[in-house]
Amino acid sequence: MKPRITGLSIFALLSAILSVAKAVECPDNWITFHGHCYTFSINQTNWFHAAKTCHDLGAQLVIIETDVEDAFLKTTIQHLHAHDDPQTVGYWTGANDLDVEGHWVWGYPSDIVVRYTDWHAGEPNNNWAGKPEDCVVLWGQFNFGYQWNDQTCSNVDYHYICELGPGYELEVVG
Ligand SMILES: [Ca+2]
Ligand SMILES: [Ca+2]
Repeated sequence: MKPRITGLSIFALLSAILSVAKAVECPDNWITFHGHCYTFSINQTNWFHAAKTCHDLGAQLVIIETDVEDAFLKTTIQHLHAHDDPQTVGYWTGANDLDVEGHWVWGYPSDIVVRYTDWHAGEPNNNWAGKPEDCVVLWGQFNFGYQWNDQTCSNVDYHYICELGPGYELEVVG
């Protein structure tokens, strides 16, 4: 029997092609989640150097906008460090209040205000042995469970997560 091409089957075919065309293809070694691309650093460094490294990759330190994205990041960190002591693990995010104390933004300089938050109890406390804490880390220390802590930006080294910016979403397969 000769197959018949109906209007409906053409519509289904076009829909399938279009859904493929919308898929984001992340570069090698980047992880795709909900249309965004992430990479988790092997090395550890201070917040400023982490931000510059992400920038040099054409990306930015991660911007966390929803609880779903936050949960994905936590789960990925737990997976990557399944055999490590969480006390030793932290990942920088892009959140900081470097410009205006208590006014949290994503990136520096930036006017992207932090809306979704996942501060651990008692944070942000802006107190690193009496000095300010202006950069946000997903923290494993003190049973933080990778909830957010404000931490000194320059004096400690952590891993970091880079996220490819919105512009990258235009570079689709199709
Ligand atoms: Ca602060
Ligand atoms: Ca703190």
